[in-house]
This record gives sequence, C-alpha cells and structure tokens, in this order.
Amino acid sequence: MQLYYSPGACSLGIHVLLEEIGKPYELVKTDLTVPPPDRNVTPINPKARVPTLVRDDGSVITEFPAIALWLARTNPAAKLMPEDLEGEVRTVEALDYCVSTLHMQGFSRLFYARRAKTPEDAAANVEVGKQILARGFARVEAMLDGKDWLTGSYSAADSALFYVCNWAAAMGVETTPNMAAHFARMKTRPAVQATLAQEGLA
Ligand SMILES: N[C@@H](CCC(=O)N[C@@H](CS)C(=O)NCC(=O)O)C(=O)O
Repeated sequence: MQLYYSPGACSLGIHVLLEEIGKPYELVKTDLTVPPPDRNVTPINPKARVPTLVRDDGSVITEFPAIALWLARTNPAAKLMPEDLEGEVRTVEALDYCVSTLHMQGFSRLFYARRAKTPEDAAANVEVGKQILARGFARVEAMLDGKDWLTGSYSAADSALFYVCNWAAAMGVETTPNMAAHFARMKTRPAVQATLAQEGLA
C-alpha cells in the first residue's frame, strides 16, 4: 500500500490508521504548493488531493471516510470500526462530522481565505469559518462528554478528530476541554507518536 500525504494535512489521520494497523506501507510525500497539473498525486487521483491510498492491486481510494472505512473493514484486528451496523453507522457519523463540517466547512474557510479577491472577502470567510468551528466544537464537546473516545471505544473517528485538533493547536484556534483532553490522549498512543515523528511534527 502507498499513502500520498502531505505533512500535517488531513492525510495525518489516515497515516495514524496505517500505524494502528501495523502492516507495511509506503509514504509518498506530496507538495501541495505545487499546482494540480504538476502535483505528483494527480496522475493517480485527478482530484489532486491527499489522502490518496493506492492498494496492493494498484487500485486507488480517495476521500478520507472511504479510505478509513476500507482500512477498518480489511483490518478487523485493529478494531478501528465496530463490527455491528449500528456501531459502524455511529462511527462514520462522527468521522464525517470531523471531515465534512469541521474540516471542509470550518478550517477550509480559514485556509483558503488567501484565495479571496479582497481583504474584506478574506476576513468575512474567516469569520464564517470560525463561527462554524465554534458551533462544531460545541457539538464535539458534547459528543465526548464522559467518554475517552468519540464513539465509546477508540475508532477511526478519533483519528479524524485528531488531525482537526492538530490544526487547531498549530493555528492557535481554541478548542474545548474535552477536545483538548482527547488531543492529549491521542498523543499518548504509540501509533500517533510514530506518525508525528514520520511527518516531522513531533
Ligand atoms: N474530501 C477530501 C478532502 C481532502 C482535502 O481537502 N485534502 C487537502 C489537504 S488537507 C488537499 O489535498 N488540498 C489540496 C488542494 O486543495 O489543492 C477527503 O475527505 O479526503
């Protein structure tokens, strides 16, 4: 298997899952400052995004939730997803909230503000992103109430929350007490420590 990743990008969460699984895989570094036509991932993923996973048969999976689901289902011993349907649904629900809402609707507005046409547009974009994050963080705070992990036991959803919390820490965006505790808990996991070291983020 090969994971196309960029240090500290959302691919960090999939990298953590690969470390949790413990099977051999190869990391292919992608420079996201290179525009898509020339970006090294483009020939295998026309969306030109990371994470992109190349399976041993050469087939490619894109989109964090799909990659996480496939890794979890093909590596049941790693216990990254409950085996029962209700457990799987709740895990995907929590994971997708981190990816679709916190990342794509929240942090993306902060990242891409630089693409705005005017400084006013950029500021407005950041403001909307921050509002979405504030509402999202409150939701995650409630989801984590009385629990160590998003869905009761450790799962792929926690790796998605981890990359989001890592952005918050790097950008000085305040989270919530339960999120901060979750972030600290994640960093005690050997798989997370190995991932951070491999990406030069330790
Ligand atoms: N919906 C995608 C999002 C992937 C994504 O946004 N990746 C970012 C890095 S965090 C990326 O590759 N950005 C490159 C770009 O926007 O050109 C997923 O779930 O994997």
